[in-house]
Amino acid sequence: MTDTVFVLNGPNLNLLGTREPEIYGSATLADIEADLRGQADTLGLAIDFRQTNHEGELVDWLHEAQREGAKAVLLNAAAYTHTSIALLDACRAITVPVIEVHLSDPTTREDFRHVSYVGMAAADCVQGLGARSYAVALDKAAAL
Ligand code: CA2
Repeated sequence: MTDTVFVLNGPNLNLLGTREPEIYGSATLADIEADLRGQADTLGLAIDFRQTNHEGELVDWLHEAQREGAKAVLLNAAAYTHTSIALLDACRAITVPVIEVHLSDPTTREDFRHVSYVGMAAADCVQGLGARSYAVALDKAAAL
């Protein structure tokens, strides 16, 4: 196992900080990445931080995390959280622990966000803390 934590972000998260700050906060994804890199340094971890708008790419990256012997995956699959059996299967297909991450708390939002396919396979979940959800999730990954 390596000390690398994959941080995988799904669709539209590249637009963070530009719209809907009342739901997602004002930090951009680059801000979140920079903070997480500082935290990872302190924890003695490396992070591999990525974003894609494509479901299959997230599946490929979960497989890559397994091949590379990642310590953990922090996964904010965004809307695919609530729709993707492919991501559920991929999370179940790997032995690397997956920690589900959300900026908002989907369980307090629209009904269609109450189902989490990722959550059916994730080892843990941190949500509703804004950008701090990623920081808390990285602390959890460090403790694994
Ligand atoms: O709260 C989260 O982190 C979510 O994963 C964000 C997803 C949403 O579909 C999930 O239910 C919860 C949406 C990300 C969209 O990001 C935007 C960024 C800027 C402007 C609009 C949307």
